[in-house]
Amino acid sequence: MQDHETLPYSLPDLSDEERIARAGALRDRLKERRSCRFFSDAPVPREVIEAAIEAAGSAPNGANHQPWHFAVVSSPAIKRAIREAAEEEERAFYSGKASDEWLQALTPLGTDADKGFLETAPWLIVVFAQRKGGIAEDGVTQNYYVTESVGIACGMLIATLNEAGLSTLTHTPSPMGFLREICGRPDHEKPLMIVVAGLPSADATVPKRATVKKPLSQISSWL
Ligand code: IYR
Repeated sequence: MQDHETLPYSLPDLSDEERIARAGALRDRLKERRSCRFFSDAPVPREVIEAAIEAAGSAPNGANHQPWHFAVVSSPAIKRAIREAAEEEERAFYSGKASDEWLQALTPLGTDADKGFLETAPWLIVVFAQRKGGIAEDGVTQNYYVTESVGIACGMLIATLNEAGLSTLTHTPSPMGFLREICGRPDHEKPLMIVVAGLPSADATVPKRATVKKPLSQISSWL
């Protein structure tokens, strides 16, 4: 265990009241988050996106290999290319590929094949999961718990963007291999999702159905 060096670790000594207050305060902020499909083209500073990606990059992950890459798109030409490719997949999805049951499940959310927000929003963060590569990103070393790791990182990314007062949408065109080509990423990276970030348009709405959340009593059991 020659390489197993350690560092001291401790946390601030908060009171129970303070812990409860802090958890509740962050819960309230996170519960304000909505997936919004209507973005303004108002610019948002790059530093906000950088901070959110650094937050995501601190996520717990398999063997600390940090198996993620965030391709950040603001170029209008690249946003357009992503929109065009995504809409092609979505048209196939909505007009035949998706089961009736799936389409029915989406009806209350009002989604369709039009993905205009991919061009309107100032930032598209295309998230890639590195199936291989290790810390050195050599493309060969095995990575572990890749989807779990990158999923947690996406949660932290979205939480930070929400905290900065930005609106986000997780978009998952299917299949989305085209993102690898457009973003110039290698074959061993798997596109996981696009996190669209910006400000909501003046007339933005969200589906009422999406505000209905399962209560604590339903989503937890205490043994
Ligand atoms: N990818 C499609 C369909 C879609 C699927 C689910 I599950 C959603 O929660 C929302 C949309 C689209 O983006 O329209």
